[in-house]
Amino acid sequence: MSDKLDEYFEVAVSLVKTCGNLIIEHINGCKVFEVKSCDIDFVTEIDKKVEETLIGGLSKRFPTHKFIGEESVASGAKCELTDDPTWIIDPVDGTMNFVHGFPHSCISVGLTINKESVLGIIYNPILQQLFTAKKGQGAFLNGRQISVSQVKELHNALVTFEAGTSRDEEKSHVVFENFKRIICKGHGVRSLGSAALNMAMVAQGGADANFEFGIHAWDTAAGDILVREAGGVVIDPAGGPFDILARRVLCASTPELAQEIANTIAQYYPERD
Ligand code: LIP
Repeated sequence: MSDKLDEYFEVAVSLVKTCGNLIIEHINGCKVFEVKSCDIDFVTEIDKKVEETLIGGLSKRFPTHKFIGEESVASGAKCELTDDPTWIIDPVDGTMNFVHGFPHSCISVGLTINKESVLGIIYNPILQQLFTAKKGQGAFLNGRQISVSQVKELHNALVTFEAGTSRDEEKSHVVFENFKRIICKGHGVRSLGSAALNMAMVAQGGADANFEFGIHAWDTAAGDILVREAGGVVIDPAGGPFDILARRVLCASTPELAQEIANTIAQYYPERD
């Protein structure tokens, strides 16, 4: 299994780096976009090209593998997770940032086998940050091993979360409420504008926790294994096990911090992937 995982990893990293060049070429903002689920949910030509290149390259090398890709699903493909090896791809996570030229966008690629994330690659080509993880082998940033912080209490925690790309009234209410609850108890809040990069920041120990409602499997597949291999925990924001299709995630440096945040925040339950 380990040899196979190494092979999957080498092929995926090489494709991801090639695709990173497309993002770099449009580093000054890709102003041409279409809207998807609502007026602040964007897709650009680069999102589509990166996803086509990744799926094309991976399926050529691994013809029996399955795929869940953000833009393929947006164009009508099924979001179906089976026990087969499945590549879960967000070609540009942080598309809003990419459109504006805010330098926090990445390619996020996770591989699940038996529905468990076993490999994760998160690449921000603009800042040259390559986060990688393989099951049982640790988490790395540009080849250097990384680990989560040891923070156990919200009182000492820096927490990332996002408003997301929906104008749903109930969700907005929950976001405002949680902003208030976290700033009243913790050290502070941050938003990078990309779920994958927020999770990578927890893996790196720069933030102590991250949570979000309304994200999708492609936003969290790579971050899930990255945070766990860095020594952190990934759970459902209400405290139960993480469910990659539930569009809800909470990750933290320690189980104590994760549970305290789960007990503190207001909950929102989006429609499943
Ligand atoms: C984005 C996520 C972000 C979330 C946005 C959106 P995209 O992904 O990374 O955390 O708040 O709603 O889902 O659309 O840029 O790939």
